[in-house]
Amino acid sequence: MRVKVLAVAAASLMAGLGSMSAAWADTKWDLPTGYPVNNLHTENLQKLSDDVAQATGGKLKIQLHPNGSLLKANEIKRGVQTGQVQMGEILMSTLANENPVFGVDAVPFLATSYTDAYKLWQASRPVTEKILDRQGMKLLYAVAWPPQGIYANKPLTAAADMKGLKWRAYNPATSKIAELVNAQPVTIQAADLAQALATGTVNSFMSSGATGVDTKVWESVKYFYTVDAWLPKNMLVVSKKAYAALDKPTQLALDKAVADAEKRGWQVSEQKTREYLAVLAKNGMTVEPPSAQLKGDMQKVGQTMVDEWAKSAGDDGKTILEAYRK
Ligand code: PCA
Repeated sequence: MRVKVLAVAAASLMAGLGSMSAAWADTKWDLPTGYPVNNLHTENLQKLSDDVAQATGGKLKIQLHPNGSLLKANEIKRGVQTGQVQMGEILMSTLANENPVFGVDAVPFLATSYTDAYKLWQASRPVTEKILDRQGMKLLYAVAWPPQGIYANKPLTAAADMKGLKWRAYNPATSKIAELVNAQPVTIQAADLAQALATGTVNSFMSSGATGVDTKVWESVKYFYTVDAWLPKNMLVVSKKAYAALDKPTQLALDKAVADAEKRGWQVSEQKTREYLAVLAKNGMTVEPPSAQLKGDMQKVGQTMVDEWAKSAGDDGKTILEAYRK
């Protein structure tokens, strides 16, 4: 009899301990990104993960999966939405076909400096948050890439020289540009770009100095024109469900690390802009501002695209532009 009572007591004690240790267990999150380990955004995310691990005493561990290794860049949003992963990094303007609001991120010549790009981000953040919230995601931050210029395998003096180029696109805007300059667009993720250049699938594209360095672009193309057409952003999102499951102190630790990361990301991106261009030049590339003709031609392309964007984005677009131009 006594033995049985003791056994029951022991069993309930074990069960109690079990649920306590469940409450104390470390939470592990997966964070896929489409960019390589040494990329500025990836390094920023790694620092965020380290900060969170430290601030929570290891209670929340965020495991980074760079370079499309867990999910390809274009699968990440879906992965967060379906709960396959808890967090994800997404290039905002790749979602422009889903909602034109995301396309504000890559309208040529709307915001061409870090100051303006940041202002545009502040102007578009509230509506971007709302859209993602409706989809079960919480927007954590966005950080700009360095300004976008044109890479090509031959010198360009005017948009007419771009006719027939095999043009790598990374979002609807860069496909549209190809169309407007009579190049042939092929959508290729950053993780597959070096290969596509090496095999000659493409011989030109628009991107930042950062991606040029990431892909050792000088092995295939020799010209980079610093058009500074826009500064696209990577956003970091978390599943609302996963965030809600954290206890309050852990949420606060994450919030703090996120705020620090956003600030740091914008600073590092701006600081590194010149370093990337120097690396391209050091590796034998011609790195130049566009000729007046090429710049003017691209600005015309930009004008067409601003008008189209404003029309497609309707009231949300109007709100964003008004807030941006204030
Ligand atoms: N690099 C990314 C997006 C913008 C950028 O600068 C890419 O080329 O895919």
